[in-house]
Amino acid sequence: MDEFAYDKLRLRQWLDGRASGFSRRDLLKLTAAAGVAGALGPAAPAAAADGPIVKPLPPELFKVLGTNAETLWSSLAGVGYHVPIDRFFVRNHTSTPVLDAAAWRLEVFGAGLRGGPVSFSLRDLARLPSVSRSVTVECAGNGRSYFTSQQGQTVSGTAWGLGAVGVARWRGVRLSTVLRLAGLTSRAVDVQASGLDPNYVTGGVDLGPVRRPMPVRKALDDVILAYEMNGEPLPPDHGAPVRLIVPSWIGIASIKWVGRIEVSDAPLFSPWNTQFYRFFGPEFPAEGQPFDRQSIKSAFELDPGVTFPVGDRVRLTGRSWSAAGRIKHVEVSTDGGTRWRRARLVGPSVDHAWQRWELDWRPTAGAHTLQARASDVRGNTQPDVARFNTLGYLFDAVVKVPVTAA
Ligand SMILES: Nc1nc2c(c(=O)[nH]1)N[C@H]1C(S)=C(S)[C@@H](COP(=O)(O)O)O[C@H]1N2
Ligand SMILES: [Mo]
Repeated sequence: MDEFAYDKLRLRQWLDGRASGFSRRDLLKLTAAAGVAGALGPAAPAAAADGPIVKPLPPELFKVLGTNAETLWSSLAGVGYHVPIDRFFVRNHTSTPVLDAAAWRLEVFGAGLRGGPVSFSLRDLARLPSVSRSVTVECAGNGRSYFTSQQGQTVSGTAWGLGAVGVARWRGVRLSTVLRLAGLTSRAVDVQASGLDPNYVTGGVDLGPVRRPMPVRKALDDVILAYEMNGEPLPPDHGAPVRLIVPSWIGIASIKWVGRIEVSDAPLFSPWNTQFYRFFGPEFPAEGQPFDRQSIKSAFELDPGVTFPVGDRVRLTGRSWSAAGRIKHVEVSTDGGTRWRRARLVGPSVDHAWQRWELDWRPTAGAHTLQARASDVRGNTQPDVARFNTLGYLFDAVVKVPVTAA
């Protein structure tokens, strides 16, 4: 079953009231309590006194947005394939918990297992065969602010630019290895990890720990329980001691600070696949359209509004990525979209990660608009306009970047 069929089936089951974890009635109650706008709207950031993020957030590397911080694209110029930890974006629903790795336990439980709960320590996981992969983590809301600035549409949620994305080298144990050790049976249907960060409270309602189910097929396919990032122990802000890495899926699937994993024998639901991470809006059914996969995007390694010296040759650099497969080519326009040139692809082209590229340009004096448009090997190309949805997910359109030469 593909993800689209899975989403359709689950949506039907959810509408029929055959849901465990978070039912349609729960959602309706919540919506009534908070008011529709509140229930669908952005969360009021509940920043802890000492800040929701542990690592330093210098203004030359990050733009802070509530409990989150996005990477400034200028900070990726010349830094190589992987985003260093000091500038990797952070998306926290609440705040980074600092957990004791020696005391940490992962509890795997549920009716999809042969027996009772099975508990793993970090040392248990470290003894199992490991895998290392370069994988993109990208927030489903990355690029959200362009719905407003480029398409004139009102959306709710964190107003990200394009910096809620990063590629790192993740090392850990396959989720399939752990599930099999825990006694996975053929009755297993959905797998849901929960975070150990504080419960998410929005509109005065406690939605519980951050969690989101996935089909057992995806869980057994390519998901990693990661304990290393770029060769170092996973840092606190990125989920220490252990997080999920779910290739090609939206960032919310990659649950940080994993404490429990439920393996159910029935469809599972959470607010993160019913209330959030659905397409709502005039083009979509009233109950929203669920989705799991990330889209296709490009970014220049510079910040909008930058000024170049007139007459000098400028080497424009950037990166493009697609959840559907490797990037095939990238076209760049420096004149607002009249003329497009193919960028030179640089370095590796990795599935589930990104492609770097460059193009030389000699700007004339004045204002210019830069655009980059990627195509992947599966025939997807970035559109001119992204599909409007009220929560502002999956902005995949070509972004117009204003720059000046003086
Ligand atoms: N437990 C937990 N896991 C979480 C989140 C969270 O707030 N709590 N945020 C999710 C979201 S929305 C994204 S986009 C990614 C961001 O990962 P990063 O902060 O390591 O960049 O983590 C996901 N995992
Ligand atoms: Mo996200």
